[in-house]
Amino acid sequence: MKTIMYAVFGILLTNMALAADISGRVDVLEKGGQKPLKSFANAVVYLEGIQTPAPETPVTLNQKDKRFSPRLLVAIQGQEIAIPNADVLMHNAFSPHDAEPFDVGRYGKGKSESVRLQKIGAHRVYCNIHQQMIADIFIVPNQYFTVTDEDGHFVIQNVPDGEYTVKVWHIYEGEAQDVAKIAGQNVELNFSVVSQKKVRDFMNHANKEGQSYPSGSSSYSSSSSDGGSSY
Ligand SMILES: [Cu+2]
Repeated sequence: MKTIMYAVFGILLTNMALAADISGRVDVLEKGGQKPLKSFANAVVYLEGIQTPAPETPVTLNQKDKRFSPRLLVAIQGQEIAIPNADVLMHNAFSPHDAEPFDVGRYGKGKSESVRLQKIGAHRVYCNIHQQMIADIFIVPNQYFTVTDEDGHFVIQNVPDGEYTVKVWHIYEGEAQDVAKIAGQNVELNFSVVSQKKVRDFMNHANKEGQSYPSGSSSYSSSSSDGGSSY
């Protein structure tokens, strides 16, 4: 009994000593690097240098009101990504990713398809019917990731002791990285990323055959600005 007590206590102590949080802020600057965006949301912050298994539970990319949500979905390598259609209209989801493209076909209300992706990084997702539907699925190697809030703040909790590359990727393709050494103490890291794209750069993408969408298929509103949280 005594041995078990010591063992349990030992594990608790070990867990406390061998993990810490990485937190900080990501500033996102417009393409050109002069002005900050209105929102610093939609940046993923994740670690390289550790692998953890994909959870059994899927993550979900919703199709609703002719939009994908969330705009940026993060999934672990191999994790199931469900793409349910909640609209009365038909939708599709396809990705023109170089190494790992997918196309789940078209389907109506209440139906769902799913994909699993292996390639670390961004997989842009479009609907072949509605040009304005845009999302990114970002694949990470482990559970140690988070997405920034509107102010750019992030916290990755309970990171095991070790040395990691901390990487940042924002939906307008700004990127940054740094190294974090965790040794039982919380670490603070701040980043500044410069967008490589503006909203309008995304809007005229081709359909899955590499062709233009039929005119009238896009109801993208020009009132959404680059700094908005939508696209
Ligand atoms: Cu659609």
